[in-house]
Amino acid sequence: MRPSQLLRGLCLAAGLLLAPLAARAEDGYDLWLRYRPVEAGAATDYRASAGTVAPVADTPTLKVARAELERGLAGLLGERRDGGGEILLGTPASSPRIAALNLPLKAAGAEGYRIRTLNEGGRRVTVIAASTDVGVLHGVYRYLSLIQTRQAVDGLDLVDAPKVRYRLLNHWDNLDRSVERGYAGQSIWDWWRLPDVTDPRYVDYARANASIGINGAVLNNVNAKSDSLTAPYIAKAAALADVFRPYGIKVYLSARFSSPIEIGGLKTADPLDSAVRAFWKAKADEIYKAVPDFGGFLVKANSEGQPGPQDYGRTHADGANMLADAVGPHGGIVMWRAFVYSHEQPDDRAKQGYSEFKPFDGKFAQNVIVQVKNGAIDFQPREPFHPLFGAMPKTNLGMEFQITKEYLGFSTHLAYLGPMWEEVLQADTFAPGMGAAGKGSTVAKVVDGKLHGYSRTLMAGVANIGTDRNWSGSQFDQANWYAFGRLAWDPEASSEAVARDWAAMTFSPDKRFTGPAVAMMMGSREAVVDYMTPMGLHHLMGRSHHYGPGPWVAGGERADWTSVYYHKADKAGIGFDRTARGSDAVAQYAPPVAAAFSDLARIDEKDLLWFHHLPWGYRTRSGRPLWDELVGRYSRGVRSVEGMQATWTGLAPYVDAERHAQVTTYLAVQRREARWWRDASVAYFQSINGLPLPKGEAPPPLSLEAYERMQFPYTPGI
Ligand code: GCW
Repeated sequence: MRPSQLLRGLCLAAGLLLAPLAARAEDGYDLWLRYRPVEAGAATDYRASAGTVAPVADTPTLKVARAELERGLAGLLGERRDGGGEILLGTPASSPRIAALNLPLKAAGAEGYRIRTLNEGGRRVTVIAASTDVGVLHGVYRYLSLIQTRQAVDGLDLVDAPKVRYRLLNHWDNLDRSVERGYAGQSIWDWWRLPDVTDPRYVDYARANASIGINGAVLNNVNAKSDSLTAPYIAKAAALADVFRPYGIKVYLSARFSSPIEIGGLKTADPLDSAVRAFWKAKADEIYKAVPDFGGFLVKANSEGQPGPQDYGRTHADGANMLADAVGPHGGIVMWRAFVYSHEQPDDRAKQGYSEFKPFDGKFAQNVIVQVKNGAIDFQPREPFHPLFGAMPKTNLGMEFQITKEYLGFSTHLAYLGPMWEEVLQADTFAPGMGAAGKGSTVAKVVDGKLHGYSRTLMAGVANIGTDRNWSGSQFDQANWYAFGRLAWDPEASSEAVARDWAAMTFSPDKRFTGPAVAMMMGSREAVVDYMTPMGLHHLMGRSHHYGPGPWVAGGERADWTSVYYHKADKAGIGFDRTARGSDAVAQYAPPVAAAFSDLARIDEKDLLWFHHLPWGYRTRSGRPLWDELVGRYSRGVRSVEGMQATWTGLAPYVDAERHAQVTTYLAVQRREARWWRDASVAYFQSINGLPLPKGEAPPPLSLEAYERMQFPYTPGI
């Protein structure tokens, strides 16, 4: 035995001895793809099934599929798995053995897979088959996740396919590596060193995304620079595309609408001008030369100061269709954002997206997808679903969620966003189509195309990824990246089931861990709603940096960037009247939805002050006056965080010390900031209504002025 072999043997032996006793220190870099050893008892069974991996055809994707499977199995079950089983992976086109099996693969679609256990002459063969190589890769990750979550892998016959075609991360990453609303370090795209240097981290990024079915990434911020579309930056994007390609991930770019002027030497960016159209055609051709499978453009136009077609008296449809013409011949798409509102417009900001887009239903090209945020304001801890969903049957509409927690405590608050997204996806638009009177026409069915038969479907998530070792800024923020991918693949998925998988893979499959951890995650977003913006309140954060409470924010350049615009609190009451008596935003919803939101007897109190302006003494369903109920909910939010702290302390035996300590520290920050939100909000609203605190409620420790005076220079993410 050579010394190096001896050393390896010793290390292995030591590792095997120690592994079950103490979890190794971990920093979170491995995400949910940790592949740590399965407990001795269970491992034997798995080894019998997951034996050798048959060779695959020589394609880039099948090679990474096989490598990932080998890597996963080696980590989970060890190098020696000689129980006799075999895993066979591939497509009918690339593997005669798989072709001979004649498996029904239609239901697996273009990116899904079928996994089936066969008995070949007493030998167990697990087949991971798909019509395409990337389907096989997705199947490999699914198979590994079964072992990671300790489910059975014998007797398998499962088929799965994504319900949404475009499942994209949107990076709000700038060319100087800062990240707008990023709380996890710098951009992982090292633009300066690209294209020559490709950080190995890009591969791990692609692995993580492929494992949850994400199939595209918009590399640069929607507040875009035209430079992204110049030759040097196209070459950089092409280098990333080359890294991602084997993983089934395409590259997209945000396009600045005025690029024809800035980098094309034209005097206008008018979408009906022939020179402008020629610029975009040539630009698309240039990009496709470098990136043959380029996905397309994402555009923020005529929104928050960005240029757009309205600058030339043209419409959103004119702008989107011009770009669609440019990328269409190459198979590309245009994602045109519906996040538009203007301060010259006196109408309720919540109404403006609908007002601007609804009239153009049917006017957008087939390769345009209008990308709509989940709610009508801006990624608040809770928003009713955006009224455009269900209202644009003839226009492809896609969903935009925000994974990065701009409004939910940055990366230091533990808030699992799965329930928030599920709440929106399961909301019923009552658009005609599904059941009687539109019942069952959920947002999920709009987004996955079932309701209106969209030709292209999209789910986009604003990424929370940065250079931090743990990628997302905190251990638990990884769950939001993971959950986004899972819900984009299947908008009907249960956020709780997704959390359970994530917790098992990321920390421990032990039920004594996953039970309490998942319960904590499931309640975490509601806790944030409680301590920040209970009962339908919204947009009450600090000005511009959006850190911490700022219900007093008033004045400045535009009313719809203040808090007082949204809460409308005065001596008599609080809330934004969006009923027919007020801004009538409710009228943008289907009649049954509008009726329920308008009716104080039927509206869910979680949305109360989003739609109604009510007296402080209004009797809530608990029997308490509104003011008492509000204060009660603020305090309940703080208590929930204390509950999370206690839960987490109890989970120490199942988590490595390093990650456990980090989460503990972050929860302490969250507890302190939850209390701050509660106190500052209570102090402010009390200064408006002059009411005493309900019995048993602690007064805020500082004066309102002290909260108002707090300054936060250098806040990340601006
Ligand atoms: O949520 C707001 C953010 C902006 C962002 C904008 C948008 C990219 O505060 O930072 O800009 O939304 O979605 O365009």
